[in-house]
Amino acid sequence: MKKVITYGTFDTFHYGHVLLLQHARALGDHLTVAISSDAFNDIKGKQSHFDYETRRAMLAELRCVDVIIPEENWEQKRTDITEHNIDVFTMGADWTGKFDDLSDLCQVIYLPRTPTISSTAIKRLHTEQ
Ligand code: C2G
Repeated sequence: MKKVITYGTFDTFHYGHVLLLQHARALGDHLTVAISSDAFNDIKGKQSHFDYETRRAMLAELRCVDVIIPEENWEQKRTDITEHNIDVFTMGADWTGKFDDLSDLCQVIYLPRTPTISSTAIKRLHTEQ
């Protein structure tokens, strides 16, 4: 079984996230998603609209997501890849090059990012109403 992993906040869940997760899942037979915890979002400087449990519950409804784990820090990726026997690490193209150091452990693939939609844009719309 070819196992894939990806990481993200997935706040104000939108079709850009759905496409990323579908493409990630299509890279193998099993997809693990590491969702940023609320504490890690603080470290990332990302103010998410929805808390971890809400963001986790949304992704848990997706057929293309097999396992969800919390992302607590930047450093856990190597351990996650090893412990979960991951074959492919993937992220959207806005992260291109940032995780090439993982290529000694698994394949590293950057997927096209969906233009014109983002959590930031949605939150800006929400505050302007
Ligand atoms: N994404 C996308 N298209 C968009 C928006 C996001 O393909 N319109 C992708 C991003 O490239 C990322 C994933 O969806 O791969 C999740 O995006 P975010 O929730 O913004 O994740 P981010 O805050 O970048 O966290 O350790 C890695 C970090 O946790 C990534």
